[in-house]
Amino acid sequence: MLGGAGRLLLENRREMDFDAVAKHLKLHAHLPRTFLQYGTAGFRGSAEFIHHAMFRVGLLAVLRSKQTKSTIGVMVTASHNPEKDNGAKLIDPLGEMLAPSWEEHATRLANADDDKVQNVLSDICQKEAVDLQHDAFIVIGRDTRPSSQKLSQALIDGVSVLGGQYHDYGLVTTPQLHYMVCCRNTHENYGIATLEGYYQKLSKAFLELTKQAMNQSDTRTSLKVDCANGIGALKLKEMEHYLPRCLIMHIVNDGSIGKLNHLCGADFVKVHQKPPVGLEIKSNEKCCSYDGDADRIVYYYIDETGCFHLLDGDKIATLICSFLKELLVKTGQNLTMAVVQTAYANGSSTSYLEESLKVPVHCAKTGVKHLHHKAKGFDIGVYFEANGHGTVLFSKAAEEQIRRQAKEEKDNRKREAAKMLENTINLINQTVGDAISDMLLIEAILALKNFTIQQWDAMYTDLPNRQLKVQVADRQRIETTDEERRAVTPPKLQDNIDELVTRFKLARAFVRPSGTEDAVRVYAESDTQENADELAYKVSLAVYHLAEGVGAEPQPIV
Ligand code: NG1
Ligand code: ZN
Repeated sequence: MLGGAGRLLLENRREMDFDAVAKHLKLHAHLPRTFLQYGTAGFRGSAEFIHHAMFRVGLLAVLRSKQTKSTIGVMVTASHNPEKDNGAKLIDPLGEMLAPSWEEHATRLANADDDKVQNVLSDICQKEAVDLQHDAFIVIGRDTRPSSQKLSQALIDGVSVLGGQYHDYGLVTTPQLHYMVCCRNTHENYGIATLEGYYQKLSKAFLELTKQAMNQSDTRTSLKVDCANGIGALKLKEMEHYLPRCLIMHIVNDGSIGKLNHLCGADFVKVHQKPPVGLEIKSNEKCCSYDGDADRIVYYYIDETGCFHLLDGDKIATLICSFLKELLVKTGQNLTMAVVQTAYANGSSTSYLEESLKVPVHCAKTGVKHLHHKAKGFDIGVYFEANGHGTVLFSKAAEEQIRRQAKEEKDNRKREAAKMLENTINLINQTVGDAISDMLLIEAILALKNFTIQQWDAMYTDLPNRQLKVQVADRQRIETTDEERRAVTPPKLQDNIDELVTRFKLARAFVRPSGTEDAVRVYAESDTQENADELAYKVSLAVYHLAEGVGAEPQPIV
């Protein structure tokens, strides 16, 4: 008599058409050029060399869908990376990032030789108790890269060869696809699983939330939006018709002439601390930039003296937090709220949140999946990476409590505040950071508080900081602890950093191996830009000497 696992194995052998898989593998042959790692952002690489991986992601998505008995999403994008790159991200049932054990399966499957793929598939089925007799449904989306259509075709081939059903949403932003997955797996409780459903849900929440502020006929707010020449432009243009006229948006870098992510977009603006090309910026004008797949956003302006001011993920988290806190006080609800940041959060933002807003702050490792996971531990968890990727999570219980109060509360003031919280929940894409949804929430808060971008910026002053990269022989030799804030290896490195930090005022520094680039990242902040630069330089020298730096020695920043 066969046990449960043995029987499943036998049935799975019958279900999986190995011949068909083998035939299609030949069409999507593995070019054994580089090792592909399913990392923080899924698979990323030069579009020419990831064709085979796309086909295999299709296979894997079917297994994941059968195992979870849910719809799974696959987004074809390489986010803020150059146009020639591409990649894929799998989306789990509630719109969240793929579970860590499946990240390992994805890596094994993508790198397996063609003749080993069947073994890897069988192995995954066995380890994860996948019953191949279950149906599979995959939703697919892609960004505007020239390679995306062909790669999504390879993906569809992978889905089909294992008998999976699919719906191809075509061109969508990454967060829109996360939204679709969540809608489909919650019987559309979360929203209607169409683009129209997404636009209607967000715009209705925005209108309701801002009713009070936007009704005054003189309230107009204007915003320049740099869409990185990516998918965000297409989708924001579609959404514009649903939004009130008093929100005046000037969409630039819409892809009609410029190249994706080239000298523009959220990553460019954050890293270079300057406005993107293609955006004419007058003093005190409110501007924002999306990244290539519209899951990140940063705001900025230039003051009268020509000085550039960036309002990054930390400033966004602080603004949202202060707004939520005020509303919570008005409702009288006793809900726990916390902010989750990474080590890259500016020290001033952490102090402001803890000391002025009295909101607890937690630190997570870099990568939104870590922040998302931690934020789930609170009634309301606000999380943002400094680079502008983030959202707010409401626990099921908190959401129900707020919705109930919005309906049943007798006290007018409290009920109105609860209604505003309810609309805030509806406006937020809780599945993942969403540039469009975050932008609308920020615009709503600014309108309600009657805040200019300068007033928002003045909530606290960022400590000057500097990020650098160092090339080393093997970046994995740098091991870290305490949410990446301290280096454990190589020996002496942390002692060195600690000693350097004591030489500067208000200083902090840390190093960590990048998860997306072959480099060690160095971060330093201090009381002046010169000091932050000098500390970053000295720390990068320590990394270079203690962790087998390659290439030229780091040079002082001038
Ligand atoms: P790495 O390369 O691991 O630092 C970068 C960003 C992350 C995250 C990922 C995914 C910084 C310092 N790091 O990770 O925040 O966005 O890319 O895209 O911005
Ligand atoms: Zn992105």
